[in-house]
Amino acid sequence: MTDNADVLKLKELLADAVKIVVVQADNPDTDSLASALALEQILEDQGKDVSLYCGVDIPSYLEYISGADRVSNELPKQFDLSIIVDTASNALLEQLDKTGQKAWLAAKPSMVIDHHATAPTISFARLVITRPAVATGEVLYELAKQLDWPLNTQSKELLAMAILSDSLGLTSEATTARSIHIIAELVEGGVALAQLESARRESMRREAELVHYKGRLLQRVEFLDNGRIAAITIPQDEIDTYSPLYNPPMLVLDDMRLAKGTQIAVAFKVYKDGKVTAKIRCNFGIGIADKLAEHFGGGGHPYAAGFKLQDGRDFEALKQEFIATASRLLDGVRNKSL
Ligand SMILES: [Mn+2]
Repeated sequence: MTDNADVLKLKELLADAVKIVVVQADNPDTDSLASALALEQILEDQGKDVSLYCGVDIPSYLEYISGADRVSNELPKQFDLSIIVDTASNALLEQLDKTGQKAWLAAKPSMVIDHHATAPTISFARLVITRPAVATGEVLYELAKQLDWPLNTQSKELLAMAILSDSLGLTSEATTARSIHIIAELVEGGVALAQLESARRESMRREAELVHYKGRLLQRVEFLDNGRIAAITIPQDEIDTYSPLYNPPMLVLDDMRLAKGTQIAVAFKVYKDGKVTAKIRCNFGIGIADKLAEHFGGGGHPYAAGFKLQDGRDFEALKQEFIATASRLLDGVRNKSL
């Protein structure tokens, strides 16, 4: 339970605010989006005027969540309070720095609601509520109980989605008996889990021809560097045919990483005009994707990164350099863990 000083401070901040912006970090996921939307419901029921901000576009796999289209890339011109959900890390609000809006956010009262274990680095927040919970949705549910905030059906559904997503269906290490109790309470409150799951699955449906195309892509996967690297190359004609339906690398990258012994998956898109893009994904414990991408002038995160080259260099030579660089970085990981 959050201690009372926190709850008093929260009440005080809310009492002084009419226009509230709910902020998600630059890596939105189901927990951050559903928590932001639940908070929107809860606060609007209390007569607040709520807007939603995220520095990057909401990824397409989250678009089926009703209300996702209300999230804007721009902070509202006026607001009295910001509530940052699902992160306490300043580094994950980089877009606000890039657009010069961070100072604007920091100039107004701000609070954080999060569940991550890392030490908070958002120094301008007047209140940081971060609890060891499996999801921000769980923290919000507990706060709602403590503060006697009524939850409507939609917010109950959103909180269930948030908790189920971050807990990987109540199976992750951070899932507690309390997380499971909360889901039970939400079901008692009218949430139909089967319905939530079928909506999620429905959103994953794709054109039938993509099922065949995925099969062809998987057959073309190359296992390199003694199987540590799985690579796929997508030529211009396939980009033309299939990109309007789905981004081809995303059809196979996760499957590629599942091969025993594979540690890195990479998908190259090779364009007619000489441009090459690469999407890199690393398996758990092998967080080198960002370093690998940086070698080619790109960037990203330890487990997901990418780069784009337009200098017209020979693709085969580029691929060899990629494999050599990845191999060296992988050896580094192995040596470090010895
Ligand atoms: Mn989360």
